[in-house]
Amino acid sequence: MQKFLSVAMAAFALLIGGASNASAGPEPSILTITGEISHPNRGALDPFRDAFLMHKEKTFAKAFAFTLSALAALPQTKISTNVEGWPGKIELEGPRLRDALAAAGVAPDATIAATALDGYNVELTPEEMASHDWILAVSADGVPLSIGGRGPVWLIHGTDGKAVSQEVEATWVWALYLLEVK
Ligand SMILES: Nc1nc2c(c(=O)[nH]1)N[C@H]1C(S)=C(S)[C@@H](COP(=O)(O)O)O[C@H]1N2
Ligand SMILES: [Mo]
Repeated sequence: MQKFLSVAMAAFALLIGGASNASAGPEPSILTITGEISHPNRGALDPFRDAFLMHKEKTFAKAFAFTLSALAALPQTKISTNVEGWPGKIELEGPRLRDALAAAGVAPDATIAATALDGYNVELTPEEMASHDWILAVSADGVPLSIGGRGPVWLIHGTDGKAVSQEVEATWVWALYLLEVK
């Protein structure tokens, strides 16, 4: 009886553990890299499953799709910055842009178009990419960036504690979901 109980309790614990783990398993991708990449991890745009990209006419034959876990598995960098109008200094954390691009097999001299969910688009030349420590921030002050907020990803760079102009701030892309390699 004792044995039966402990086996039953172990099974119950497994069940509970399994239930609380219900969200584990395949994760959605939050950032897609298309264009000139040599290490794709997915195939061509699927007009049905990739409805959003399809509507934006972002067709591709191959791409690299990052889940949040895949971005978190790259070395993480923290930058802190403060801009007039913000609530204060904010610490942003995520992988370096160049590490994510390297994972997808992007040439270091490529030009990258970064596009956000709202259509905001910034083109980064190799010079612009090399002149700052760009990160793909996925959290702000330890809180994950959300869709509906500035997530899923905020493309941003550190400013060495210096104040930045609106011109610089305009190159930072929040709600980023797509990087196109030119
Ligand atoms: N997705 C997205 N990113 C964006 C923008 C935007 O409209 N959408 N505006 C840019 C500009 S012009 C500025 S100044 C900064 C700050 O925008 P905010 O004032 O909306 O925070 O984000 C930049 N990144
Ligand atoms: Mo702006």
